[in-house]
Amino acid sequence: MRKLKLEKTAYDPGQLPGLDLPQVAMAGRSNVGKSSLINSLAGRKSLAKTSSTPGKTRSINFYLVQPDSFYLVDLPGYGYARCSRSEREKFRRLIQTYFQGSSGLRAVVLLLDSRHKPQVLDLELVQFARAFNLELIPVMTKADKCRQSHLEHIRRIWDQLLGLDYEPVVFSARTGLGREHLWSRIVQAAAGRS
Ligand SMILES: Nc1nc2c(ncn2[C@@H]2O[C@H](COP(=O)(O)OP(=O)(O)OP(=O)(O)O)[C@@H](O)[C@H]2O)c(=O)[nH]1
Ligand SMILES: [Mg+2]
Repeated sequence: MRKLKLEKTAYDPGQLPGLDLPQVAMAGRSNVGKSSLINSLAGRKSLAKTSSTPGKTRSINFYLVQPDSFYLVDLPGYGYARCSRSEREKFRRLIQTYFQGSSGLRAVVLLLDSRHKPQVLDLELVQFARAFNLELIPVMTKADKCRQSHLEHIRRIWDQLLGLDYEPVVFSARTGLGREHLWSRIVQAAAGRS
């Protein structure tokens, strides 16, 4: 069983740690389920703070995974619309500085809400990650809220947008669906074998 431990937190670019170990980051719109996914992977209810209100995670949080020795990184929501423009810009800069400066960042887990078709912010984030040449692991979250036929429909749309090399993991933090598959994709990416 893998163990996760919160090791470092950065609220602004100056607090970003220089890390020797590889990292895999969770990115996606606010409220898509990034922190819940970390909790699900950890097998713990409230390691990362979650909320039904968007804008919960306001810092970049680094969770050390043992015994593998790499970091899972929880990011603030990307482009959260209801916070002020200056705050949105602040999160964007923080994420951008992290993406730019982290040679150890091996992959970005791109969280997409299974209930919705691709949104402008999702597509922006795909471009953002691609601009930094980052490996993507797409994950369709909250799958427990959708019918199978809907999941397949949304998945086909993402296949077309991302290409078949980036097959999304259908995931639910509530039921544990997709958890083991996602772990193996993350561990492979962290080891540089994706
Ligand atoms: N039904 C269901 N609800 C989920 C799932 N994952 C997350 N949620 C709910 O969605 C809400 C947002 O989850 P968070 O994990 O806080 O989302 P986040 O992406 O970290 O949000 P920010 O930190 O604000 O960017 C919470 O109310 C969660 O309980 C899931 O797989 N199924
Ligand atoms: Mg969060």
